[in-house]
Amino acid sequence: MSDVIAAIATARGVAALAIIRVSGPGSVALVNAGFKGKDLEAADSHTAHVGYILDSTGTEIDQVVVTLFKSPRSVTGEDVVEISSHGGDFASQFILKSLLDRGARLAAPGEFTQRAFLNGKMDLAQAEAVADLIHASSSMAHRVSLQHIQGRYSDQLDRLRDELIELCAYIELEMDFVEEDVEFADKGRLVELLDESIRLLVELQDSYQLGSMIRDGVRVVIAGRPNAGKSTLLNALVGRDRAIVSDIPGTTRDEIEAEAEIDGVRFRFIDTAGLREASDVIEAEGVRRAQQSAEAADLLIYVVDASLGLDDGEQSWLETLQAKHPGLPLVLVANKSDQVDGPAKIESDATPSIPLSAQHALKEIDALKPLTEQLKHLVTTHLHRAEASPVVMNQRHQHHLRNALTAVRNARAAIDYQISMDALVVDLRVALHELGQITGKITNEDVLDQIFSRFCIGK
Ligand SMILES: Nc1nc2c(ncn2[C@@H]2O[C@H](COP(=O)(O)OP(=O)(O)OP(=O)(O)O)[C@@H](O)[C@H]2O)c(=O)[nH]1
Ligand SMILES: [Mg+2]
Repeated sequence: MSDVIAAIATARGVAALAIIRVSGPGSVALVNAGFKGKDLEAADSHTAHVGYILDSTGTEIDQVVVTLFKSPRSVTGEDVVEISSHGGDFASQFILKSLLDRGARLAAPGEFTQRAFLNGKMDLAQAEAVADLIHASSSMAHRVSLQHIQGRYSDQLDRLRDELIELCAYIELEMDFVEEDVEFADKGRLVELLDESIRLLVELQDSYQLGSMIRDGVRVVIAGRPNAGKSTLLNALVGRDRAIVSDIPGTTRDEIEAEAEIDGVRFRFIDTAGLREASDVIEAEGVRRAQQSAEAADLLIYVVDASLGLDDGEQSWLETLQAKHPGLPLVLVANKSDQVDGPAKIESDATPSIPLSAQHALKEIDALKPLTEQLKHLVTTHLHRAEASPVVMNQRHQHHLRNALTAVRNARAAIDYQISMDALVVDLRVALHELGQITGKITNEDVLDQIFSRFCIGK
C-alpha cells in the first residue's frame, strides 16, 4: 500500500499563491490533524475550505484554502488534498515541513503522475505528455502535448494494438483447423489487415520528424557566400544583435544559433561561415561546419547578394546538397535589394527568390514578412498534419514504433514467402509487445523510474 506523499507543486519565488499537494490513503486525516477550520474528514469530496494550517506546536502558519479530492475521483486515484497558501518561499515551505512532521513523505519527481498511471488514471504515453507539456517551449509543442494528454494518440495506438491482437487470435484459430498451415482460408483478408497496420505504423513513424521539429524547434540553417548578409539576416530574424556583422568577408567562423517563435512555432536559426575557398585553417573549419549543418537542416535559407547574383559555384553547391538531402526545403533570399535597381531577382530554375534588405529589416521588422510567411508555409503542410492526426514527439515511442513496424513487416513477408504461420504469430506478438510498451500496458520498473524522473517534484 502506498504512503502519503507531499510536495510543493508551484515554482519557488515571490507569487500570489503556492500550492502544496498531498496524496495517499490517509492524506485527509493527516492534513486535518493540523488544520484549524472545518472537520475535513467529514467534508465531501470536491469541496474547498478556508482555515489555518498549524505547525506541530499548534502555531498558525498561514491562512489557506484546502481542496479535497477523495479517492477514486482524484488525479492520482487516491485521496488528494491541495493546500493553496500565500506565495513566497516561507509559507509553503513551513506548511510542507508541518506535513512531513505529521508523517507524510516528500514526493519524488513525477510521483503524483506515476501514481495516476499505476492507478489507471492515465496511460504511460499520457503521463509522458504531461512532462512534455510542462517542458513545452512553443505553443505548438504545448498543443500537441495537450492532444496526447487528452488521449487521441493513445487511442490510435490502442486501436492498432487491438487489431493486431484480433489478427493473432484469428490466425491461431485457423491454425487449429488447418492442417497445412500455409493454406489460409482467407489469406487476402489477412494481407489486407497487415498492410493496414503497416500503413498506420509508417504514418506514425514518419510523424516523428515533425514531432521533433515541434518539440525542439525547426532547425533553419542560413548559408551563403561571405558578406552576403547572413549574420545581418539572423539578427533581424531574432530581433537582437546576436551575430557580429562587418563588411569584411569571412566575419562569421563558428556557428551562431538563436531562436525565435513565429506564430507558435519555434525556429532555431543557425548562422554559418560564408562558403568559399578558405584563406586559413580556422575559416576552412568554419566552411566545413557550415556544410555539415546544411546537411542536417530542417530548412535552408540561402542568402545571395542580389547585386552579384547566384554564380555557378553556388548553383552546383546547392544541387549537390539537394542530391544529398532530398526534400530539404530551400528558401533563396535575394539580399541587399536596396542596392539593385528594379526587382532583385536571382536566376534559379527551381526556386523563386525572395527579395529582401536584411539591413532595412533590422529596423523595420515588417520587411521580413515575405520571408517568415514562406518559412511558415514550408512547415505548415506538416503543421496541418499535427492538428489533424497524432504526432509522435517522444524518442522512446519512436524506438518502439520502429521495432513494431519491423515485426509487422516480417509477418507480412512470412505470408509472401509461405513461412509457417507459427512464425507469423511470433512476429505479431513482438509487435504487440513493442506497442504495449508505449502506452504502458507492458512495462518494467526501470523504464518507469527513468520516465518519471524527468518530471518536476510536485507533478
Ligand atoms: N546595403 C545593404 N547592406 C547589407 C545588407 N545586409 C547586410 N549588409 C552589409 O553587408 C556586410 C556583410 O554583412 P554580414 O551580415 O556580416 O554578412 P555575412 O554573410 O554574415 O558575412 P560572413 O560572416 O563574412 O560570411 C555588412 O557590412 C552589412 O552591413 C542589405 O540588405 N543591404
Ligand atoms: Mg556572418
